[in-house]
Amino acid sequence: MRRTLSPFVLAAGLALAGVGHAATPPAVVSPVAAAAIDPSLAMDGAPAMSAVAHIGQPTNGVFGLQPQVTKNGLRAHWMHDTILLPLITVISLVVLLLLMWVAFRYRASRNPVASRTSHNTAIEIIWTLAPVVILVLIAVPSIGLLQAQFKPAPKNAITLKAIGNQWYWSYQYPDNGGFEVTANMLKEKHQVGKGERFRTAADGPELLAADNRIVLPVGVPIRLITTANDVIHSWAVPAFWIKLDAIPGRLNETSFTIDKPGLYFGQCSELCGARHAFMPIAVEAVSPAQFAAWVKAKGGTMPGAAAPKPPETAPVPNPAPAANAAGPVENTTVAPTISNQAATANPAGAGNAGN
Ligand SMILES: [Cu+2]
Repeated sequence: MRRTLSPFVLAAGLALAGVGHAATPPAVVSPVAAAAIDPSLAMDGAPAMSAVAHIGQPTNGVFGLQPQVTKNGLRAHWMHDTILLPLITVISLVVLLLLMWVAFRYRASRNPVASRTSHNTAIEIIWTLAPVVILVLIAVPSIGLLQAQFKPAPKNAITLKAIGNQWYWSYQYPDNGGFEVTANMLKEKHQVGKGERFRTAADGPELLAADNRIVLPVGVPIRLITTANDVIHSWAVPAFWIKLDAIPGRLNETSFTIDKPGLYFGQCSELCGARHAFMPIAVEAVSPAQFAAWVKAKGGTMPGAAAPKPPETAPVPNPAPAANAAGPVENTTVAPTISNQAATANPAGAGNAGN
């Protein structure tokens, strides 16, 4: 029943998103005001979407992978459901039946004198070759998928740079003027002071909702680059089939193309410290036109557009909480400026700062 509802709910959510975007000028909306008025209003100029159950987020009591919205994700989902799961089920059942048969047929009461058989060439060949054949058969689609996942982004890709920090994500759009977005987890109602913004159902599930969502265009290849300012984090969004470690002093890269508009959630997936569980990822996938409008609202530019404004003139204030007042680092590919932990760039003789 849950499944049958989804298209309607999704349609309603998308319609809402469209209305919200059309009706809301890409102006500055203070996060507090946005929460107080209507959670579906655009946050800092973003096309607003409400979270939709079963899409881009985990569902209680449901087994299996989240519905995938990238080509690699669909391929991996197919491989998991069509090849791996049936295969492992058959192998487990065969082994179980063999064990039951051996335990019954060769029990001590029925075989007072134990057999002295120790070798059987035919059986030994079978139990060596069968696993080899199975592994080779799995390797064919598996290596193809691996190859697809490492395919470099094409020239027209839009770059999203995700930077892990203890414990929040910051983002840069180097192809769009280099503006930054800082995303912190939204607190629950009972955790905030008066007038402070808290999570609502429209923001997304507990622990997954972020104060600032990042926006990406649908149907356009995304080049994802990850790095970190302090320790290793991992940028992971299950619906995109993406999990990429974010490592200090190093850039990791992958690419993906989102096929369906929607709101997709993920989390840091590398144990990165005390608040590891509290650095969610929220992505709004929108039409390229809506993406361009969002970029403009953030003070950025689209590639090929007129002269880019310097990022520091961005009209949107950073709504990061005071805890992160140090703010995101400037647009740089290396050399984090606010790191207080060992990075690979530490000068020799800096001591064991990593400890
Ligand atoms: Cu982390």
